[in-house]
Parts: sequence; structure tokens; C-alpha cells
Amino acid sequence: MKRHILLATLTVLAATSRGQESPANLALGKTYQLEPTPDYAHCTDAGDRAQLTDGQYTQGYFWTQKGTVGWAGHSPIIITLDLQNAQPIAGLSYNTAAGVAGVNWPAAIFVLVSDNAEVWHLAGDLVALSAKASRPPESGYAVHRYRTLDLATHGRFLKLLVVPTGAYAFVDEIEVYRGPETLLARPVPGREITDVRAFFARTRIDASLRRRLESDVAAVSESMKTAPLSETVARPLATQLEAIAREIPSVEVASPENFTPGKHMEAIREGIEDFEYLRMLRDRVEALETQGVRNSALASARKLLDTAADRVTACMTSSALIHWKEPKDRTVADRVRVEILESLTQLAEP
Ligand SMILES: [Ca+2]
Repeated sequence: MKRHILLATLTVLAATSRGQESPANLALGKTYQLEPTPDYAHCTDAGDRAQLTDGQYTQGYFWTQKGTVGWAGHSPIIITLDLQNAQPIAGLSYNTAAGVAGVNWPAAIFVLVSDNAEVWHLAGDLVALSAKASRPPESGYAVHRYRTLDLATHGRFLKLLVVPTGAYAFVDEIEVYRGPETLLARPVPGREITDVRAFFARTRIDASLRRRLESDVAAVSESMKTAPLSETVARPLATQLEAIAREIPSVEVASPENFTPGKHMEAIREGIEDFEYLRMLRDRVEALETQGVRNSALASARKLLDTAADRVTACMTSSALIHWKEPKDRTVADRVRVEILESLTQLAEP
């Protein structure tokens, strides 16, 4: 008896010393279905049918290992695990790699649970849930395990809808974590889904947009750490960035086929194009000035260069804070753009 108590104590101590211990992995050794059939040349093999739940993590460059399962040119990738019995589920993990060779991190991994593989309940987006604890690096090759223990659901079947960013999707192991038995008596949380494909069509645009915006916020935040900004400039910017991060909306697109860019997106794109036109004009003016050219067209172009940006931004009440949700008068911006193009035409080589 004493020996049993000692063993139990040692087990608890060992678990504690290893830090964050995962609960039992319900997926280990279980069967699953893959849609479509994996087809990435360097890792596809007959073992793909069992490798995602064999408890083995690949070693070495991720997508050239036979133990990895990979797809090229498909979206979504649907992985449906059969846990054989209704199980209490506290979380899951999905191990993947990206960062080079055109392989990007997934935009979303929607997790659905079901008892009958017909009526599903949305448990969440593993990419978003996992981001609370850690994110993959913004650049460079890395292996990353998307992981959450924030679920409180149950089901026999677990479906992952992986939305790749770009062409590729790779995974070598999926774990599903057992939750407390009491979960089984509770109603399954999350919205009900019977048509998984239709659900995917409606939500993937939203997932892609949110990931893009979150990634941009993270990139700006990272740049601000090293930018030579005074405290008086940096602090309001940081506050504004935090507000933007909190405001990133989740929008279900009713008819994905009618999805078009919003006015804000168009305005941002036009702003970038205006910047490019101004650079073209600046380069042309400087080249002609260096050649010693003197004429009225060049003088007008120089004046336009010096005043264009201020004329366009004069309509903003505060140039430090661009309130992008408020409507703006685009008349001046449109007129200045035409003037720049006319000026470029006048200064074009004969
Ligand atoms: Ca494996």
C-alpha cells in the first residue's frame, strides 16, 4: 500500500515538474478520414491513413518527411476523427510548419464536434484560440503547434476544417484532450451546422480577413518596439493600435460569391497608388532638374510635388489620427491624382 502511495506521489511530482501537462490524448490510435486525399509529392505515402494519430512527431524538414501529411492546392482540408464513443473534450492540438518556400500558416482551423456525424456544433477556430497563448513567428521557417485547452464540449466525431493561406497544408499529429466527465451531461455548446460546406463558404472570408488584420496589427506593434519614436508619439499610437486590435470584427458573409472589396479597402489601395504616382513624379522632376531643364511644366510639377500631400490631407481634422471609419470627401484626392498624372504626361520623354 505504501508503495502505491509513493508511486502516485512520484507520478504527480513528475507531471508537475514537466510544467504544462496535457490531459489524456483521446485521438491516439483512432481512425480518421481525409478530404481530399493528401497529394503533396514529398510526404504523401500509404501511412497518411494513420500518421495523424500515431503519437509520432516528425523530425527534420517538415514537409519532406513521410510522417507528415500534406496537400497542395486545396481548401478547405477536412479531417474527421472518430473517437469511437462520445467523449468529454477540453481541447486539441494540430502540429504544423510554415514560413518558407511559399508555405504559410493556416488562416483558420475550424473545429466541429458531433455525436452522429450529421449534426455538428462549432467549437471554435483553433488558430484564434491558440493565439491567446502563442503565435507562430511572422517570418522564417518554424514548426508550430496550434493548441487550446479552452474547449468544454463533447462528441464522438471531431471535424477540422483547415483553411490554408496559399496553396499548402501540412500536419503530422493531432491530439484531442479529454475533459472532465461532467461535460457529457451538458448541452453541446456552439452553433448547429448541418451543411459543413455551406458553413465553410460563409466563414472562410471572415477568417482570412481577421487573420490578415491580426497579423498586420502584430507586425506594426513589433515595428513600433524598434522605431525611433518619442514617447509622446509612441504612446498614442500604441493606444490606437490596441483599440484597433480589439475592434477587429467577425463578419459572416451572407453570399460569398458577391463578396467585393469595401470602400475602406479601395481607399487604402488608392492611397498606395497615389504614393507610387508621387514617387514617379518626384523621380522624373529630379532627373529633369539634374539635366538643367527649365520650363513652366517642370516648375508646376515641382510645386505640385511640394503641396500634393498637404492638399489631400488638409480635410482631416487631426493628421495624427486618421479616423478611418468616418466618411471623407475624396474630391480633392481625386483632383490631385489627375493633376499628378497630367504632370507626368507633360514631363514624359518626347
Ligand atoms: Ca504522427
